[in-house]
Amino acid sequence: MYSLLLKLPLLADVTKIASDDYVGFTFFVGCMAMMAASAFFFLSMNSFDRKWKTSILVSGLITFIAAVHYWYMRDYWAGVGESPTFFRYVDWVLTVPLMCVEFYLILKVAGAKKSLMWKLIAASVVMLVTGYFGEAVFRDNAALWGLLSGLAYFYIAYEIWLGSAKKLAVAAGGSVLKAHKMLCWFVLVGWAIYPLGYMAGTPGWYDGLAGLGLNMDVIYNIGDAINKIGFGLVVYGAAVAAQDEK
Ligand SMILES: *C/C=C(C)/C=C/C=C(C)/C=C/C1=C(C)CCCC1(C)C
Repeated sequence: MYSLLLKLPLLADVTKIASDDYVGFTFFVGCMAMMAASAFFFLSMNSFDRKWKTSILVSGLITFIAAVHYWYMRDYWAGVGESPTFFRYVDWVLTVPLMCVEFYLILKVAGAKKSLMWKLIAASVVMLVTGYFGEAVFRDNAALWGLLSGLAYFYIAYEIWLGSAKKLAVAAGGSVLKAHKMLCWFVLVGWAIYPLGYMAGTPGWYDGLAGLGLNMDVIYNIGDAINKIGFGLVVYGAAVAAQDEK
């Protein structure tokens, strides 16, 4: 007990966040928001029947994985003062495939096959690995790797907006079709925030945005809050609507 008390001051070992440190601020608020969203999804999942319970669980896992990574990224930024690129991409490579799983789970009622899920997951991994190469490994070829990443992104957008996923959503109709449409908009508009962040982080492109307080990490953090929490809330809304349809 006594030794625990001695250790307590260590827990209070926090770094000050300067009032103009938008990166530090958005990491901090992002972390809290992800935690709160996770609590919300986990605590509400049991009020839904089995099919939707899994979807809400996945929504909670997405924000929970992000909360843990934001905890580390906030710390890394405060201590090292650099972009936590590695943690960022580990977070994405875990959470973006889970968002692809979410599309599959929603469309399962209409007979979605696992192959659709794996196609989307594979494309998302290509998108993120090539993005990581451009951002962290082959900086001189950021444009080329960004382009490859963008192609994988367009493939995902195509598949859900016009491809087989779209047909399944139409076949399902009702709250499923509505939710699918909303999630499609998230991918088309919400995910488009990330290439902007990438360009803001590549010297000589849009790094002038940083002068407006919109540097790469701030843009990514805004994108994550919208896409992870918003995406989960759409799924939650669909579950509520489906329950009411019965
Ligand atoms: C929760 C995290 C999400 C939804 C992350 C999504 C990330 C992207 C859609 C990233 C896309 C990129 C491009 C399309 C080109 C430039 C490189 C990336 C990886 C930033």
